[in-house]
Amino acid sequence: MKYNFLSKVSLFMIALTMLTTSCRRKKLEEVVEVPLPAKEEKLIIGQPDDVKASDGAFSLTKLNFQYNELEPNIGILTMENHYSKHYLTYTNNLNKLISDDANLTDLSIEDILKKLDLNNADLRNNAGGYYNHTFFFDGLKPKSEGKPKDTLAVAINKDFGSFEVFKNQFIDAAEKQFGSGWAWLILDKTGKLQVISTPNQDNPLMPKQIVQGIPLLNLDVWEHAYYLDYQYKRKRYIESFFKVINWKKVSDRYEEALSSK
Ligand code: MN3
Repeated sequence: MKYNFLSKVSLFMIALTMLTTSCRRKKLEEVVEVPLPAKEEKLIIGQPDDVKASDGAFSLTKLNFQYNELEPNIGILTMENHYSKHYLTYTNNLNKLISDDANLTDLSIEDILKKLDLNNADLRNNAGGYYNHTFFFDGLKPKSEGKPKDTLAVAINKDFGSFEVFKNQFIDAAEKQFGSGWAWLILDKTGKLQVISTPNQDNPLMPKQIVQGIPLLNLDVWEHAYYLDYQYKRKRYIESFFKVINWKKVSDRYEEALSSK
């Protein structure tokens, strides 16, 4: 009798366990069931000309090419993100800072940078970001001339020894800039060409730089400038940059820098 009763209890317990396990399993199945997306999201890439900064003192420089025209050296997604998101954000932030500060109204971007209080982090980052990106996008073109000509070519030979020596120094400076920053070719205060690098959005026009000078060429080595195309291979990005440099523009900047001295 006792045995029978115990068996019935055991059977009941087993049945109960099976029932709760199956319930639990069902619940788990319900939880992990994820509905599939109804349709794939389309990636829409706009036109550079359609990107407009907020109303204010500064606007975006016009890109003289489409986002895909620097491929394979700089990819379409990198260009689109860089121009229509990163650059636009710096520009809009700068316009906002200027509208809030009467001392900045009517100043050129160069004068804002030259008079900058380095402790003003917002202005330092956004005025620097605006200038550096405007300068960078203006210095690109789909098919580079490969090398500078005339006066600038002569000056590079004179100050570096050869174009190849300059190129290697530039690649080296861009590669070794720790973390985010920029590599530059500048005309220094003594009238000599120099390759330098700056961290974050700093640039050679700002006060208290290790080397100050007039910028002629720059390269963005923030990860957003190359990671989609090159991942960690920053050096390959820097080498590819030499296939999309607008040397005519760099030469014009050099002539202008000489005449301003
Ligand atoms: Mn950038």
